[in-house]
Amino acid sequence: MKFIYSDSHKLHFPQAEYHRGEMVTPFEKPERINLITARLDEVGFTGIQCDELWNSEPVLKVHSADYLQFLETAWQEWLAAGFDGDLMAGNFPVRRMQQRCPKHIDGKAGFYSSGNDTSINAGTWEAAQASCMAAQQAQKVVANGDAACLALCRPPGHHAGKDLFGGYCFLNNAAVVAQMFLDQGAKKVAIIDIDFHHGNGTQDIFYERGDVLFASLHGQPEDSFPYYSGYADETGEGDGAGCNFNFPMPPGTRYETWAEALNEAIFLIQNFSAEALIVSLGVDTYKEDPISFFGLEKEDYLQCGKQLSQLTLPTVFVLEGGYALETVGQNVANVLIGFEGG
Ligand code: SP5
Ligand code: ZN
Repeated sequence: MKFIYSDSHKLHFPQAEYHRGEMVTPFEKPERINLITARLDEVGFTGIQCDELWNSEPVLKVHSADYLQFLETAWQEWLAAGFDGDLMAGNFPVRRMQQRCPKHIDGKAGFYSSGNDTSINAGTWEAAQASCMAAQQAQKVVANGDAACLALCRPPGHHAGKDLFGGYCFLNNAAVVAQMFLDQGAKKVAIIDIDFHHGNGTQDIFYERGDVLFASLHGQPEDSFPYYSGYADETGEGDGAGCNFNFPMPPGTRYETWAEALNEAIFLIQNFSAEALIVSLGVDTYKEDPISFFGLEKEDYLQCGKQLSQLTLPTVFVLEGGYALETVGQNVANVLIGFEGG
């Protein structure tokens, strides 16, 4: 299997993250990509440097134009306002407040954001675009006949909604890949999100659409980020009614239980007659992940890949989270090894 990477991810390097009452070095750090590429090289996967050009067409079908405009100019506006240091949102239009975008960048940041865990620096927009281009290139590799391809996206994407950044995400790479398959003629596609966190952004984007099945396995919202979505009774609306499936699971969940949810999701995708599969691949389900609470072991990722291969669909893997640096490369590689061997 080929994997697509881009060195431009390095342009996004948040300086600090507020975590459990203190400022810490962000969990979502550039090093993650180097560790994953090193491991994938080592076990014989073929790395391809991304040479895709920016194509906003599929992006504009999953994000609003005003949101993309915000991302593009946010850093300049931040500087023009006389601020320095990372841009971080601190105020949000919560219940009973006005849903109108203010003029000042400090207000705009909160208007377009779901939380304070995601900073913007000088190179963030370029990195987010490069991340999305890697996903677009991986989609083309699969559209041209490869059974599967991995996009090493950084920053990740599944928490990015139609017009919201957050959860370390800016552009929803998985959603863009899904949109591309549809634009190329597929009637229906499926996205399975196996990152530890609920794929709230992807759910938001496709909630009222019947052409994309979205299934997410994640830590239950009672106990884990993003806290305000991911319940099992969020099933879609309008044309999308019955196309959204959430599998929230409690702290300490191990592979046996998790794999049952995966099998259920696979069954649903088969019944949906999806023509392509997009996997939002986060490995923060690992037992040692510093911000998550599932108990998956390294070997479990082999089995996970094998289960996914049973769908026998053209498959684009899109990297999301995974913060246990010692094993992030091995866990990602194991999914691909299990997929190819299954
Ligand atoms: C792509 C992805 O995996 N994004 C995850 C974003 C998580 N943001 C965390 C915000 C809350 C931080 N405090 C966590 C306490 C854990 N016990
Ligand atoms: Zn995650």
